[in-house]
Amino acid sequence: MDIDQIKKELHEAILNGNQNKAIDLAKKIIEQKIDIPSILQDSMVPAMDEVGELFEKKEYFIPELLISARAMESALKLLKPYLKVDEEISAGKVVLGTVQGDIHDIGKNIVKYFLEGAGFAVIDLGKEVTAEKFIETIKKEKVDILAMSALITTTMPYFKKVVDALKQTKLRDKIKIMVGGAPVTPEFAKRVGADAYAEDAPKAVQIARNFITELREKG
Ligand code: B1M
Repeated sequence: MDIDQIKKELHEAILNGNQNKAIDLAKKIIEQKIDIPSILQDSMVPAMDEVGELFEKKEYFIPELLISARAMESALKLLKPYLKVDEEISAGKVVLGTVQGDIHDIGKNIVKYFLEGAGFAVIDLGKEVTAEKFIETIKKEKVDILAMSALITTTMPYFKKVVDALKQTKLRDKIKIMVGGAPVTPEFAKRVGADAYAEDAPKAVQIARNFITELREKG
């Protein structure tokens, strides 16, 4: 199968949430030693962008988002070992987690797949992440963006705890903060000291891209 055909079929497999097909194609890509960044750029990322557009147009809903994200993740998992992330050219580094006390991670995982699909290096701390763990990771890694998720009204105030802890370290001005999750609002994001609220995964990618542009302009 030629490269253009593989790119086209992988695009369709992700768009349609066809996980098995996406896995088969990823195996072919590895066997044929096809350039993986070009596969990401020309096929996988545009497929997820299209999924995002269909979601915004209300032609796709959460189940479609999930199955497309799963197909994307399965292919990505296979391709990842062959894809060296060069910090100079990567889109940026994100530390991501669902906050302390909250075990909802489906939305957070979708955000991760979208960010990875868009070329971001994502450090996923999982769920029930404490402020200490976020701060420790930010200190250790060269993180550009802190992204936090919360799904319960009683856990979303924890965002502020993390932001306040970050302020104590003097690292606050060096990174951008975005928050998300079903009960979160733009007003709430502002109140806790975040830089942005992302209502869904495609929006999270858009915001992350804007953050990186701002950080690079700042030097
Ligand atoms: Co629970 N749960 N749950 N739950 N659960 C909710 C959130 C709830 C609203 C249900 C309800 O009562 N109607 C309710 C919270 C009420 C409140 O806020 N006060 C609730 C409750 C009460 C609970 C328990 C306490 C129940 C209990 O044990 N008594 C318990 C929580 C325990 C805990 O966390 N400590 C609990 C447990 C669970 C399950 C384990 C069964 C399961 C989670 C499985 C898992 O995540 N692995 C679960 C589920 C599935 C839900 C609902 C039904 C669906 C959540 C979901 O996955 N949505 C939920 C009801 C609902 O939301 N309608 C509910 C799909 C997902 C793709 O959307 O996460 O919003 P979402 O993510 C979106 C955007 O929000 C955004 O992008 C995503 C993709 O577009 N986004 C971000 C999310 N994070 C982002 C981060 C970003 C950017 C964007 O970066 C910064």
